[in-house]
Amino acid sequence: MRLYYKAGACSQAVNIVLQELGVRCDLDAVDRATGMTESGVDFRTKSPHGYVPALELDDGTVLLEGVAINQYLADRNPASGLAPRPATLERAEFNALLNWLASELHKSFSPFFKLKLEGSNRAAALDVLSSRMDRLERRLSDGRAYLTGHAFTIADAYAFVITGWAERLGFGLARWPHVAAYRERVAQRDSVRAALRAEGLLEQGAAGA
Ligand SMILES: N[C@@H](CCC(=O)N[C@@H](CS)C(=O)NCC(=O)O)C(=O)O
Repeated sequence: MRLYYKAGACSQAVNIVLQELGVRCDLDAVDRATGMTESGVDFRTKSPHGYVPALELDDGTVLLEGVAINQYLADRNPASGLAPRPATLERAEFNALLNWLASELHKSFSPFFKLKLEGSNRAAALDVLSSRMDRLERRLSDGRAYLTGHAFTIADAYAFVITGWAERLGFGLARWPHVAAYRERVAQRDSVRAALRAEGLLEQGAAGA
């Protein structure tokens, strides 16, 4: 297997899940400027979108879209408990959470990475981002350790990466203390530390989408 990634980007959630599962996987960093990978592959030949993550299986199949990749990995390893069993009500609710993370939380950060936001445009984008973070804060405020309760899941791998961007972009987490505590908890996991180390980020605290 080979994971195409960018250090600190959402591909890190797949990296964390692979580490949770103990699955051996090569990492191949994609250069943002050239689109070439460190092993010399033109990333567009692997993903027409040009964005990470992409997971190449041993038979050459390339899986795209982070939440789809992570569900594939979790479902192939049901004993891991990284996702509720398919076709259950619990899974339907979990899918809603994954979809919310991908389409609402993740994408509320994207303008800050892609655009030079100023004035009222920046304020409006920050309003959207803050309202999504507020919702995450409310979810965690009942004392649960992880997003769905007491067990770590693929949703936590993803939320950990996304919420790290708040620090990176200079927003900080003071307004979201439960999110801050949650991030500290998740950051202690061996899988997370291994993924950060593999991306060269363990001591730097750097991240980028
Ligand atoms: N819908 C995609 C979005 C992936 C995405 O936004 N990838 C970002 C990093 S988080 C990316 O590669 N952006 C292009 C770049 O950084 O050059 C998914 O969820 O996998």
